[in-house]
Amino acid sequence: MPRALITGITGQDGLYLGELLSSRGYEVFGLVRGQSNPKVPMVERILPGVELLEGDLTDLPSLIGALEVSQPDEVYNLGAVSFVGVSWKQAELTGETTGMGVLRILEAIRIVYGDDLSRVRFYQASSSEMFGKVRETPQRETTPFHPRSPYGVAKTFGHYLTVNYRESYGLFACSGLLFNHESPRRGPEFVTRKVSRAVARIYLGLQDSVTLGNLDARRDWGFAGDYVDAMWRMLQQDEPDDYVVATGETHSIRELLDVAFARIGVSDWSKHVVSDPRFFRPAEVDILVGDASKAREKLGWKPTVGFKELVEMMVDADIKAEAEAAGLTPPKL
Ligand code: NAP
Ligand code: G4F
Repeated sequence: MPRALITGITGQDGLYLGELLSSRGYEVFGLVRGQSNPKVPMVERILPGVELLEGDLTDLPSLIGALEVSQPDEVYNLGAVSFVGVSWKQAELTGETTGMGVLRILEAIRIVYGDDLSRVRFYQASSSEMFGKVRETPQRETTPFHPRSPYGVAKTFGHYLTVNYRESYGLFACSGLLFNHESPRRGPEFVTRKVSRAVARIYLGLQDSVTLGNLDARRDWGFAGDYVDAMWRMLQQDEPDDYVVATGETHSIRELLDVAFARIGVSDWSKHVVSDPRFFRPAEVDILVGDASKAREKLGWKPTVGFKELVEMMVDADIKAEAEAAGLTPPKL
């Protein structure tokens, strides 16, 4: 039975990846931080067979301990301060977790596996945020980086470290340059989920409007369930490499609002949406759209969920969840 250790198991991708690996016969271990992490019961409900280990990406000994106990064949480093907006407000923590955390887990692997590094494969959750002020469109593996946030800078550090440990020590280390991926499990701070929740609550009569920032930014949004499959495929190849994972389509926040509000029968959403400079960022990534040709050709990967289907899935899930929480029976869509 192959063994996998996932950092960030309590997050959106960690849960989908845990499900995928369990369904493929893996023994799954997950790193959980904090003295009494409130997400543990949720993880144990979704992933009944998972073994949770205490640890933190800012604490090297805990990473060594988790690797010693789990002895994984594959390590997926998904843990991070992942919200770009907060990375300006907590830049040091972001650097320590999202950037230096990669160094710590790679060093922990070297310490635990010693001369036998060929026993383990490593996946690093890199990001399209590294492209930042994009130098070409669409972005591909060879596009130069120009990160625009402390998060993007930290991810760029982690990306190059992953490449460096592959080149320096022969570690089977892959970096996935993943574009935005969403789902009903997306954190409520991210724009897609913020919109899907607000639309659900407006539909149910629980609120009137939502306050957002820049409505003109464009993102390449896919479904998280598809993207964790790409992570796994990277670690099953004969050679380690880096891959862009994206849909190849880009949409603005306005288009996101069009689809989300259309789901509840609202074609003019202007009276429900306020744009407030409070939610604008000190430096914005204006447009992201990825070229995933390499992943398609070498990994046989392609997205299965389109933009409209994704947004509708999220709105529907939030209508159900919000109605249940409020003790309402939702009217039929
Ligand atoms: P997420 O839902 O925000 O999950 C982040 C995870 O990191 C959580 O499990 C969190 O634990 C954990 N974490 C935070 N600080 C930690 C620390 N000090 N030590 C150990 N774990 C820590 O993020 P996601 O959307 O699943 O993304 C997974 C990874 O992919 C992240 O590295 C993200 O930056 C990267 N990424 C995401 C996207 C995307 O669109 N989703 C695109 C490109 C790259 P708690 O639950 O305890 O806070
Ligand atoms: O949903 P977002 O916060 O995601 P962002 O910044 O693109 O980052 C996500 O994707 C990255 C991959 O490209 C990941 F690496 C990262 O971990 C994270 O998962 O914001 C998307 C866009 C931005 O342009 C933002 O300015 O939406 C714009 N936006 C407009 N109003 C808003 C809001 N974003 C948020 N979160 N909240 C708003 O009210």
